[in-house]
Amino acid sequence: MEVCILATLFSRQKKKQSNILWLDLGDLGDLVHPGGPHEQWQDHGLGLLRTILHQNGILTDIASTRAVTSWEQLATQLQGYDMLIMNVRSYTFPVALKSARLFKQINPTGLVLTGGMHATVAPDEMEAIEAFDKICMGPGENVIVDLVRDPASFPRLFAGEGAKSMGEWPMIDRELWPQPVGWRMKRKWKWRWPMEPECGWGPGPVATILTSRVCPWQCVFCNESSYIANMGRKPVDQVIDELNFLDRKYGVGSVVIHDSMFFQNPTWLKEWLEKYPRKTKGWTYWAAGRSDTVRQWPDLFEALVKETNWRTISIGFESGSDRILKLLNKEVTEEDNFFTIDLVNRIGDELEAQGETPPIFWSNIMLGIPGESREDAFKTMRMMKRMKRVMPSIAFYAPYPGSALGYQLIAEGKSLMSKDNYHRFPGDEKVKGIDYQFFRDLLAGKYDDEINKGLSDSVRGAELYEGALVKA
Ligand code: B12
Ligand code: SF4
Repeated sequence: MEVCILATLFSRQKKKQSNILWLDLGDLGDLVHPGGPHEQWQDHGLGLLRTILHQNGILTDIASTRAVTSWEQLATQLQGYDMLIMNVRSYTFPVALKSARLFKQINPTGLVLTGGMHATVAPDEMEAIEAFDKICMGPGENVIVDLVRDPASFPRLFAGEGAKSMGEWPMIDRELWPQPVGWRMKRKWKWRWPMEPECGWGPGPVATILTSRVCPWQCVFCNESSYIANMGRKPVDQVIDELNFLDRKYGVGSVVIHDSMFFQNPTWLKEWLEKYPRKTKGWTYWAAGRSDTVRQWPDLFEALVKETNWRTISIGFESGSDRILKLLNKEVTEEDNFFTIDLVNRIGDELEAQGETPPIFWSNIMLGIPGESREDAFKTMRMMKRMKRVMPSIAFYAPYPGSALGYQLIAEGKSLMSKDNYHRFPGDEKVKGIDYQFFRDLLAGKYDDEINKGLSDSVRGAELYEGALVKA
């Protein structure tokens, strides 16, 4: 009740500046009483496109499905607008379509403009929704201004146009991001908006940034290079300037580099290695890599960890079994995974001995992959137990459109992720025919004796992965 009053007060306080509303998408209530820190991350697509619009003199208001706790509350915020704009990803598609229909009910002559990953990979599902008036596939930075100025000059479904390099993107005006609702929420999460709150990877305020857009690998469950156009990486100097600017203006405690694949392009990484420690305060950061490239460039990796303070290392291990890694076209082997684990364990021991904070893995693991046997899953858990310092991030495999395996399972009628249920809870079942009870039991420690049989010296129990299942 108190939450509803706060949310209503918040909505009443906002002044209307424009007839155009950008609606930030996510689960209802995520900015009111979030289940965890990851629901609070802000949307860089929204931030970038709103910044471009505002710099071109087109003001927009902001509302967020995350900042309300009911559809009635959202309805009051949609009143009186001529245009609604949304960045639709597959996992926000159900919320987007409900919002669009609500908007049309309230503003029958209003226009709904959409774009985003779901529009890019599942245009047929988008086209089927009458309430979406315009649907942009692909990047929107070079079309958004023309589209909003003159929507009638665009067909209903069209291909967007992106910059050649991220260096051409303006710096996001973070004050265009939605706000958390209420002082209690801000206090609880120590949220210093427009910076983001800490989530256990480093001290707040957190600056999330993107330095690269596309990962060139073609894992069958992801495969983003098949639908995100290749574009140049943001120059190192520009990334550093932005971080220093944010630090001067708001204060930075740590950094999250949201790139799908940070540890690519050695020339860029060497420049980062040279400049980041000298030209910034050297904030600790979270960033992602692959174990095969860590094995390929171990010296560069070690230098980055030690000298640039890369202390939360996200690796898409996915599985501890070669059979499954092959099936996923991961192009990584069990040996690559072990190499990376042993290297990070060793670097961690050395840094700890010197009184420094050791690096920790953010270990991405998938369970419930079609074709995965019980023994494959045991091998994955054994691999996790080899990591001395780890935050497990375990997800049930989810067949997203856009990925090769996702398209295949959807076509075969095996996906359980329908347009009303892309969005999920950690334990949601995603694919027909998978024995989810086995995986739940596995995560509850029921098979720990079996897992430990394959280990010579493990002292860790199932507490390592209990409760580590994330939304996917
Ligand atoms: C950062 C990130 C996250 C962050 C933060 C998410 C957030 N709040 O923004 C975190 C770590 C939390 C996250 C989590 C997840 N993510 Co994520 N994430 C990304 C990542 C790496 C970058 C997103 C980004 O900021 N891109 C840059 C901006 C500028 O691009 P953009 O938002 O797409 O916007 C552009 C266009 O789409 C277009 N556009 C957008 N809106 C509009 C509107 C109009 C009108 C127009 C004209 C154009 C337009 O123009 C923009 C500029 O070019 C992408 C991959 C990628 N490289 O994009 C995956 C990605 C979006 N995530 C994905 C997924 C699946 C997830 C997860 C479900 C888990 C998982 N398996 O990875 C969770 C679910 C999160 C949740 N809420 O429950 C998928 C989505 C697939 C899909 N079909 O939609 C992607 C594509 C990765 C992948 N290859 O699988 N993610
Ligand atoms: S899973 Fe990771 S390595 Fe594979 S394509 Fe996606 S981002 Fe790249």
